[in-house]
Amino acid sequence: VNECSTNNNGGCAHMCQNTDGSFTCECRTGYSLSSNGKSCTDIDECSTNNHGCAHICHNNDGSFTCDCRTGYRLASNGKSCTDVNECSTNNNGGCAHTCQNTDGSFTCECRTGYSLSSNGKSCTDIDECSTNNHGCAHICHNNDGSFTCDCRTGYRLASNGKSCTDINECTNNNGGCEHVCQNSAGSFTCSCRAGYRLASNGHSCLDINECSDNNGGCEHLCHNTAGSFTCSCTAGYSLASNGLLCI
Ligand SMILES: [Ca+2]
Ligand SMILES: [Ca+2]
Ligand SMILES: [Ca+2]
Ligand SMILES: [Ca+2]
Repeated sequence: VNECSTNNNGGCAHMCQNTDGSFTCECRTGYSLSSNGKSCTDIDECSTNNHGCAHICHNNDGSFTCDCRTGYRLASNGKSCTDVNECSTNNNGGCAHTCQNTDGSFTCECRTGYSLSSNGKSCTDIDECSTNNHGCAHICHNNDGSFTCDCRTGYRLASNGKSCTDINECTNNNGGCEHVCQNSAGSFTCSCRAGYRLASNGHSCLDINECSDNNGGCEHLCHNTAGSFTCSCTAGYSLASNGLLCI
């Protein structure tokens, strides 16, 4: 009697194998025969050594699949897991500046002068000037990615890029002064030789007319000259040795 061809597949859940005088039930790959000799039960392949899956083993009815943690992809052998290089895909990993691949993840980095934003991807300019003027002696100008030092009027930036050195204005065309140029820290002043006074423009020198003040001290006649004056006497008198009186 072929029990398999009658009695509803011999009562076997999967396959019925007729034998001489009897029959046996068999199960498809991934199933084991139950103790009743007819039913088939899924084998949980994952229960033993993760079934060779490097990361995650998902059991399912009749089989199993390997899976990988975030940041990895399943290798072609279906079991190993390979790091995903997020930097080579996804537009530089979404990093504004530099993308650094790591095993299972990646990090964004920023160029000098920028700090990584809280979103971990954007880069924000560092305001170097906000801390101690960043060492600039006078003025610190922040800019995108860097900063520059600057000096107040009358100073030039030293070669170290931070200190400020007084400009000696007098070395260039005497500072525009007609007579004397006096350099000072951050500025300069013009002055005039004796007998002259500084004009309102601060540079030119104007002759002082000594004769207009008390006749220059002359007893008779006062003659103004450029930078000085002389006295003289009317007819019949001669100038005393002090140059003022007439005798
Ligand atoms: Ca299974
Ligand atoms: Ca990675
Ligand atoms: Ca900056
Ligand atoms: Ca100066």
